[in-house]
Amino acid sequence: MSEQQVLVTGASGEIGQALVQELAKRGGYRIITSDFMPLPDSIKSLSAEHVQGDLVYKIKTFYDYDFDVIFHLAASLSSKAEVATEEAHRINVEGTMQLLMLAAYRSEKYKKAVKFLFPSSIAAYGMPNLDSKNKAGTVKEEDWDNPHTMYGCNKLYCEKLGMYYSKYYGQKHLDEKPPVMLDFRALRFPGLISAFTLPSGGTSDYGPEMLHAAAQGKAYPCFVRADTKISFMAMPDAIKSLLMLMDVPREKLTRNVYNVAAFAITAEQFRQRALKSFPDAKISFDPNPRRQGIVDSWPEDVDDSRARKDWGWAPDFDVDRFFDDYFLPEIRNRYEK
Ligand code: AKB
Repeated sequence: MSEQQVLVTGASGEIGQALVQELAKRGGYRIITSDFMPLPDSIKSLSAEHVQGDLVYKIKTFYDYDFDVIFHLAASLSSKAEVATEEAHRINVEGTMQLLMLAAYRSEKYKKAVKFLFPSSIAAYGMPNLDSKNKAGTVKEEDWDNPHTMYGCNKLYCEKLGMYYSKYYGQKHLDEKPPVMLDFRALRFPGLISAFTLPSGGTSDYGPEMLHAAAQGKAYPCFVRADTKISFMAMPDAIKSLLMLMDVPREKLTRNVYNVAAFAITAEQFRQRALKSFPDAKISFDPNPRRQGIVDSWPEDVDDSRARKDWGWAPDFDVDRFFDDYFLPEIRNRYEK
């Protein structure tokens, strides 16, 4: 079989690096990457070509490629997006819109649906207050879709744009057969944690930051309260879910957007786990009101039963396996070196 041509935007970010490595390991893909930044050494040799720069201005370049699959990972995350709101909108919405237009154009012209994989987020939810959050427990995709942040609004709107381009685009051809449309598939990710990279600009970052700091013997003032609870997932599971969703035949999908979950724990439970492995860790709580407000608006946990039913999703790492089989061995290895 010939190679599939894949575009990964935001390739230098955390999900991007892990995804490019996994695609390369699988084989059978020609991987084109793009990012505002140069590629890190971890994936430099795995990319056939890297387009560096602002996606919105670079979009014309991509009309020369015949992509089978697009992973559009480039984004300005929730905390950063609250500080630079209009810039976040431009990156998150305009960048997505431009790529959707490209995928729609190619799908129509070459009569072959381009697969468009989009990481949405628990930030697409918005709980009005802590009481509702505590009472709601796990939430389904259609519940509480009232985001409080620019990033959350951007993610929710881009889900809708993706659905528009995959279902309704081309209504201008009113008297003709509808065109072949792109195949839009999105995952609402919880906070992701990698043992190899650190996030930046997000609000779920306190989880990974606390663990990486503890492993390095650095003090960590956590920017949310000890009782703060949201869901998290190991990076390998995030990549597994993206690839599973890419592979599943369209007819098995009953929707465009799926929750995926692994484990939901509080910041204090993170601290306890960190202390168990690194007894000298100095972790304190020094909540930042704005960042606290953001996580308080995110659900405690999400219901991913539709992903489980439609395409057999199940994470490999529950909370114990996450710490014992993935994070701790990898992180010890990394910092002991
Ligand atoms: C963020 O904190 O902004 C992201 C997310 C939950 O989407 N990690």
